[in-house]
Amino acid sequence: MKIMLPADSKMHSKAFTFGVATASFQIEGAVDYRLPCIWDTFCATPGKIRDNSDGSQACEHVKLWREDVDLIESLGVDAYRLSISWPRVMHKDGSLNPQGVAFYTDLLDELNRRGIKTFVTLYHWDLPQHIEDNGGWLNRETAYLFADYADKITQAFGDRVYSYATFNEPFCSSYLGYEIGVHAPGLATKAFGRQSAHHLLLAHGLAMKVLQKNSPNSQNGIVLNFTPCYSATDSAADVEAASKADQYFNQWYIKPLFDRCYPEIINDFATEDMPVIEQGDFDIIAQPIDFLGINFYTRAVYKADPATGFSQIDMVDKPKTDIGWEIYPQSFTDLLTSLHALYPLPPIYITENGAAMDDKLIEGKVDDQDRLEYYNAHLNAVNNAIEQGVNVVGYFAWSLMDNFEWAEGYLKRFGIVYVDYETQKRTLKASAHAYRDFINARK
Ligand code: IFM
Repeated sequence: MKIMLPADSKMHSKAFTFGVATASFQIEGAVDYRLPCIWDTFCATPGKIRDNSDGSQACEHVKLWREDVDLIESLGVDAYRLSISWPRVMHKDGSLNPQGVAFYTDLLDELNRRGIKTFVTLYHWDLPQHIEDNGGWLNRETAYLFADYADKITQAFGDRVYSYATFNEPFCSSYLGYEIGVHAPGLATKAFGRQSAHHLLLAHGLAMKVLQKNSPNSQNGIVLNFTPCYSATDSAADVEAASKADQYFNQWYIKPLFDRCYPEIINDFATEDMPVIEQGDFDIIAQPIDFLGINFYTRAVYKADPATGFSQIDMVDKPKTDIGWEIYPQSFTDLLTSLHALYPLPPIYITENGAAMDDKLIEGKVDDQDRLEYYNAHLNAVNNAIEQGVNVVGYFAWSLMDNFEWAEGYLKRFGIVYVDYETQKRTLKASAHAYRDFINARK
């Protein structure tokens, strides 16, 4: 199977950026050369990671990064999206760690030498543990520490970076990490979810000011994930349930960026669950952004629930990926067109999209036609949104290679490149060949 878009698609143009994405904790390994982070602690807590694994080895990218740059170049992509490990580049006292900084400057220099645009995310979930010990994202002070880290690291990187994102998926850090506890740091209190989300957004606003000052020539923005919410039936109660879920899980993170407030659902909160918001916070949060990064994987369907307001229903018998997420590409188009209608969006990069599949390495090959079908359908869904007027300017496959999939450990494979964790051999899957051929065929 090939990736096929309509002949007149704007995505065939060289002006459209195609890339692959990774994140520090998921690929780097080399834990001895950095401070401990919240994911080290979480992995060491029994029962948190399905295969009891951790990030100590991962894809050994710190050791193998030169080969990985060769791999990226071999795919013919325009761009590589990576994240910086805060605990690798900063000492406890808040000064830069030159060894950690050198790892990234060497990597960025090599990518630039090969003409691969560098998309850098400053925070993809690996908060230094000593900051968590002081309250982590529940402590307002962490937002200011993040801005300080952003200031120092962007000065050190100089003009090496094409694009900076402050955060990757603040929803996951706050909701999964502090509200339901399935991600690090594993806290499970409703009020914690909302408070940490507010501090993450505040940190984004503070850091945006730093980025625009230190790196005015970069494309600076934020990456948000969205799981579009649909109602199980047309009943008014279910429609309202889906709207509430959407406000809580999706709009919560984007609305303050443009409208300087949280969605209406905040009025339903009990007093003890209200986040503390200081005067002027929304003005800090709503900094102009040069781009919005959107991560999309699946949708969710909701019905009314008298106890909680909304509850998600399992889409039994619908096609799903190996991680159990429904495959429903139409919702990608719906998402992009609805956000376009709701907000004055800057140019959009799809900063993540992809699928975990039950890959089999047979005689040195992985024939992942299921993943390839997913990519084909979702790239066409993006194209449909562009045809309806949405300004999408780039797309990144998640992920360059199989890696540590958080609470799932190494059990779920999202890569277009297969990683044998024993030997660290990388093998291009059929999806990688198709992505490469599609990108290289552009006029
Ligand atoms: O692997 C993650 C990534 O770190 C953030 N976005 C979703 C991916 C798949 O779960």
